[in-house]
Amino acid sequence: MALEKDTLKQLCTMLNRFVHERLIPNERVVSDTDTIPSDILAEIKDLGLFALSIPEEYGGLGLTMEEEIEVAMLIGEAAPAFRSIFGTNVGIGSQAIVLDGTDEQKSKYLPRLASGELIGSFCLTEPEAGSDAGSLRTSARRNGEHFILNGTKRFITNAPFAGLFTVMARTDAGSTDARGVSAFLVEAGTPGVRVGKPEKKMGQQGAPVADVVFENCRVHAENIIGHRENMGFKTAMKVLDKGRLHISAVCAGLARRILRDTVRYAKDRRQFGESIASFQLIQAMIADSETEIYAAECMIRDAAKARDRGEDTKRKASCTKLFASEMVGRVADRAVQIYGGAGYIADYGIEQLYRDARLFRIYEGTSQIQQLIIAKDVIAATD
Ligand code: COS
Repeated sequence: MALEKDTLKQLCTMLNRFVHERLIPNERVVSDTDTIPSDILAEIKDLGLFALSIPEEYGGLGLTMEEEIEVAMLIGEAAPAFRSIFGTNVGIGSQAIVLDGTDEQKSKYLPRLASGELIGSFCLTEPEAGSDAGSLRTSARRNGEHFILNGTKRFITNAPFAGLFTVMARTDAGSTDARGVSAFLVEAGTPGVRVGKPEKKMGQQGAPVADVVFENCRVHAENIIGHRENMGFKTAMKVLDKGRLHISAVCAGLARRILRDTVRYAKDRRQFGESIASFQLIQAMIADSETEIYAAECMIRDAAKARDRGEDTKRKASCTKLFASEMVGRVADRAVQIYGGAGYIADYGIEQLYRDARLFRIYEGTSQIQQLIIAKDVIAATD
């Protein structure tokens, strides 16, 4: 159910203030310490950000997609690590349960995911199964009422804090592709689950990723999402369809922020006796960035509305993710160019955002995977 217009407006006003007064001023602390300060984390919980996409009957805000992307665009203006801390609960860490879970699974986990008491992580990627997610090898061998999980999941966002993993594992040992994969809910602390050391990354410090290793981990068959064996890959794809829209909105938000910072800098910075914003070659870069941000915003809002109408938005989500993630990369690159030498120096801040933006073209499906999804769908739909 949609929020009252006024309620959404109030939420957005509050978030806008929070982003500018609390998050942006603390970006440096987060990147230097690789951690979100605990007081900010508490404020994120209080604001209900963990609850955005979880239905109201399970303690969430139950935002529509159209509402969620507006919030994601606002939050996207701050360094992406801030969004990442609650992003898995709003997206890939909860949506498999929301979309395909049983009522018991929803009641057991969603309220705690909505409050932020429990962090959810999504375990799809493996050392040998990245873009080719359907070839995953983590095995789930039936043993009476249980399954025994063995395998390694790689680059798992928020794994070090996670209390609940959605784990895609192969229940049909005879299969090698997307069929034969089931989605399991595995609680952290279950014997046989181990989280590796957080990776050192190019950017997005404060948003940890690590391996999650399963060694003879015994999980009850009731923990299969929706109690439906061999349907896990489809669940994962549905989760990503939604996640890709959310990520696109974060890209648009970050691009807006980068452009604003850059224009302010360009107005201030003087060369050849003038503000560099008065030079047409600088203006061309500003205009290209503004045009592309506007295009992304239009696509995101259109795709979100289509999803809320109940349409299949697989193609639109991939088009949007492809365009918005590539777009923020170009906007960040132009920003470094406009800042000149200062763009390469950490103290000016653009350098960090440039590195942060690089991940968007990779995670939740690379640009090349989005191209494949789009082309396959267009070709199939064309007589
Ligand atoms: N919604 C529902 N079902 C879907 C779906 C979607 N969006 N996408 C695919 N499926 C279904 C297909 O219909 C097919 O079902 P049937 O066997 O009943 O026909 C099944 O899932 C397998 O689909 P497909 O044949 O397209 O799978 P492929 O192995 O060819 O690969 C890609 C699909 C490449 C698109 C997938 O592996 C992918 O998205 N890879 C990127 C993974 C990723 O984003 N990783 C990021 C890490 S997670 S943050």
